[in-house]
Amino acid sequence: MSNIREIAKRAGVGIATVSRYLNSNGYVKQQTAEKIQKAIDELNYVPNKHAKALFSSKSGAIGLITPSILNPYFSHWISEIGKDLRSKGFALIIFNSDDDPVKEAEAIQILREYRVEGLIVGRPQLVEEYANIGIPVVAFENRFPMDDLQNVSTVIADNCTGGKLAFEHLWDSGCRNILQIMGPSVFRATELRSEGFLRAAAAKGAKIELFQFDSEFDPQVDIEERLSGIDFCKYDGVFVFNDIAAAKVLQYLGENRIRVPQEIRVIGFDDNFVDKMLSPRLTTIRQSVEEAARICLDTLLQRVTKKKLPRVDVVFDVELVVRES
Ligand code: XLF
Repeated sequence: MSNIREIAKRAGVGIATVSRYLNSNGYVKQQTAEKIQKAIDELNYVPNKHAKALFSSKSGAIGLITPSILNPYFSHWISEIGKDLRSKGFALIIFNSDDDPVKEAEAIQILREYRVEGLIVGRPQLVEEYANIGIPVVAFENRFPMDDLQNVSTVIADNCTGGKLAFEHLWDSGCRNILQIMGPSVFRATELRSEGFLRAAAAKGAKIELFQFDSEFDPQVDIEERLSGIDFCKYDGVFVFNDIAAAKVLQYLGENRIRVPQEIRVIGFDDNFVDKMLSPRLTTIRQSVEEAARICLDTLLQRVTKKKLPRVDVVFDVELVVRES
């Protein structure tokens, strides 16, 4: 494998000049830069990131911990975050925590060992573990308050308003016997959705029946079996805490010949790309995944490049998307 000395020799320049060029650190004349690049191409040189990280404490990598790679919302989120990162000079190291605090702690430890320069974490369960890691962190949908952690910024959709919009849609469509299928209690975002939904229902004097899921979307868990505990014939409207769970509800209703929306209306939350592939197409509350990813990444990169920027808490808007369900 070729090294920096060979490049310098072939390009006819000093090692320090090659180093300046590789690290974009200091002036290198255009003509010299071209010679160096030609030597790099001819020798098929690949920089040693570990060595670079050791000397500069800059690995050029961002860590990302996702709570679920199976949920299309989060796989889309990862894809959006990673999309332009290369052109911004960073690589992405991804871990799946499966909403398990033990795996989350392991991921933090390994990412620290890789000297990532910043970290984005989706739906974190931990708090203290982020306090002293010495790099900027962005928590998407944090479960616990993080406002006393100076290095941690937070990003979340306006879930409460989303819950309100979901109720108003069902109510305005004439639903009067409404069921809310709630997410696992450890998901802060879905708690807020539920709060907004129930508050709006109380304002209309509507009584809502509740059913709680204890996991999200785990192929090992037979959701149909869970849903068989609900007598859907009693209801004319149902709000499901996210779209992947709502897709399961649609499937279950279809298999049990309960017509949507004629007998029961279904509304989810997310606006996943799969919603339009469902039959009927899913009505939902949109929390734009593109916007969530962009805010998480921009917030992080600003703090990676300008270390002194203070932490921020960002809440972004949601909207009702009416489709067929
Ligand atoms: O954490 C919540 C629950 O599921 C997240 O925003 C999602 O809606 C993604 O599907």
